[in-house]
Amino acid sequence: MKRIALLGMPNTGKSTLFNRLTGASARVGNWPGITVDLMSAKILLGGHIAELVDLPGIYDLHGFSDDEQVVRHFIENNEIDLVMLVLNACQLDRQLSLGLQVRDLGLPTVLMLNMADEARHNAIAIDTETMSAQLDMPVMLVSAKYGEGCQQALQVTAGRLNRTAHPAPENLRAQLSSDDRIEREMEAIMQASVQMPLHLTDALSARIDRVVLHPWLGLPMFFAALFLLFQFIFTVGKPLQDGVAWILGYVRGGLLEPWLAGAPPWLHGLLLDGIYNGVGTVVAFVPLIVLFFLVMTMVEDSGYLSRAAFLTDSLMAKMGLDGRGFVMLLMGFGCNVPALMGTRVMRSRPLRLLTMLVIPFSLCSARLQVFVFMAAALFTSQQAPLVLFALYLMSFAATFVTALLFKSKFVSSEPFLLELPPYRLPTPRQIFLRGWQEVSHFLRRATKFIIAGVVLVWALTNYPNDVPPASAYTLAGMIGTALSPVLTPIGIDGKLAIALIFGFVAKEIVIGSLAVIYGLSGDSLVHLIGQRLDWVQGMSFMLFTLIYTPCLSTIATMRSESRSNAFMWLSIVWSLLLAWMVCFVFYQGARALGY
Ligand SMILES: Nc1nc2c(ncn2[C@@H]2O[C@H](COP(=O)(O)OP(=O)(O)OP(=O)(O)O)[C@@H](O)[C@H]2O)c(=O)[nH]1
Ligand SMILES: [Mg+2]
Repeated sequence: MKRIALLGMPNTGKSTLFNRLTGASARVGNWPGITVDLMSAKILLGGHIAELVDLPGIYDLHGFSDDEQVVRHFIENNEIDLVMLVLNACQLDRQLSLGLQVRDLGLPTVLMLNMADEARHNAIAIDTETMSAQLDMPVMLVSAKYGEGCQQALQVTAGRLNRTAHPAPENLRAQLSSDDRIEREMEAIMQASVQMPLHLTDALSARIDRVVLHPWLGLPMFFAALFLLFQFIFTVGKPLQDGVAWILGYVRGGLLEPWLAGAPPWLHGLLLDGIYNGVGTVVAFVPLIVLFFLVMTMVEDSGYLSRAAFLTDSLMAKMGLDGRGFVMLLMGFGCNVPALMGTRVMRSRPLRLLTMLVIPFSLCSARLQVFVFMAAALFTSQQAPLVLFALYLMSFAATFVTALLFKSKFVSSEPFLLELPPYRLPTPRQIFLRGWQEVSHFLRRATKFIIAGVVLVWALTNYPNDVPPASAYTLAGMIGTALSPVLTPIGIDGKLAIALIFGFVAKEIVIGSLAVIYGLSGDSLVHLIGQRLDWVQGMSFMLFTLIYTPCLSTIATMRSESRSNAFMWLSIVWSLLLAWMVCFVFYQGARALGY
């Protein structure tokens, strides 16, 4: 099988092209450094099956950051039959150097000048034939986002692929050493085949930036925008969620109950109170998750992330981090795992570690479910969105405290150059791809963790057999009692403790566990929790959930990305400690004030 590698600078649309050509759904975003790992898919090319590999973006074949090393390692250790080189047609003056470096590798290459639509818009004229002759490789002008030129590009690629013989890897390694002829040659090619206006003016982006990047209004506006987005998600998402919960309740009452009426009580309990309640409670959040990721896709693709990095860079620098760290925190709102991997773009190891240490405090979508649920149980519908927003602010606060405390241990001075990409609107196709990918991820986790977790919780709260379910005499009750010296001072009872223990595996299980522990789901569970807990206990539970270790996948990623067990343990122990301290201060403080 032939192998084709997609190579190019960050944010040039490699993953978009990859998705376009393979029908896959690699993650795309208007931020340099979205792809940090290899992703491959097979396509049919000229009658043969070929493997297309999407690589992280690199500025230079000789760079030092972790993702540049991933690419170099890949080139050195794999047989590549063809390089599909992707450059941004609007930035050839800067990007062509990578093209020349790649050509010098001696691998068969086709050059895709992507973003043809933006180039046209910016009145950039490119003579692809001349450039092709100068570079001695096919040059195609394409727009991966809108599909323009992609079919033709595939044909050219297929043609090129059929007459390749690849060079020996030793030659390749030799070629990877640098060469400064490139500079002069690049100028010659630009002269002959590219016409660019002297000043590239993206008038719209510039106009938006004048407002968005305002010296002192920029940051407040940024937080106001976040607030509005979340307000939007809940206003639209809550009724949808209630709708799904209603349907699930209806199915249970109208269909499953009669159907299982003759079953033995333990089977009835396990299936309905265990699996159905637990999983159903989680599934009710699917509409909210979809909506959340639709909004995330918009934000990520708009280019606003780079502005966020710009706005917060100096603030973050005071904490030993930089603007990129802030962007990773925002990405962590979706899921902490890709955010942790996104730190690969940082070259300095201390900076990278410090950023990785704070990312788990970023309030991910799994924790969001827990908070939406608890807030609905304990606060009015006017208060609930404010409580949620306060939790987001709290997540930043935990980050800041941690960074300030640890920055002297992780000192770095990596200069950070930020490129502001133009504002872009995602196409419906991109939104759909991303939305679908996130929902299937959510459902995969649901089947992997939630069913097993829920069954285990059900067993713990129902055994031994001869005691009342969920009482202090069950296994779960005993665990709760054992932990009470630590958890009572922060207002967390035995039942909540069980939910927290399972939450260590994945936060998606927390609400499902509560459903099983209380033997209720949907509205009745919300009501019961509203009666059993007061808002101070509920808030303490939410704070603990926010701050302690997010999930096993995060821990595993921490370990693999830092390649250090000590670092992983530091993160686990510190977050548990911080969670406990914050809850202790909050809970005792609130009680002392008479709440
Ligand atoms: N206007 C326009 N935008 C595009 C085109 N192709 C990609 N984009 C946008 O460019 C941005 C970057 O796309 P990605 O596919 O994530 O780029 P990448 O090269 O994989 O980036 P890294 O993984 O960070 O190296 C996204 O906002 C895309 O929607 C195009 O042909 N035209
Ligand atoms: Mg990519």
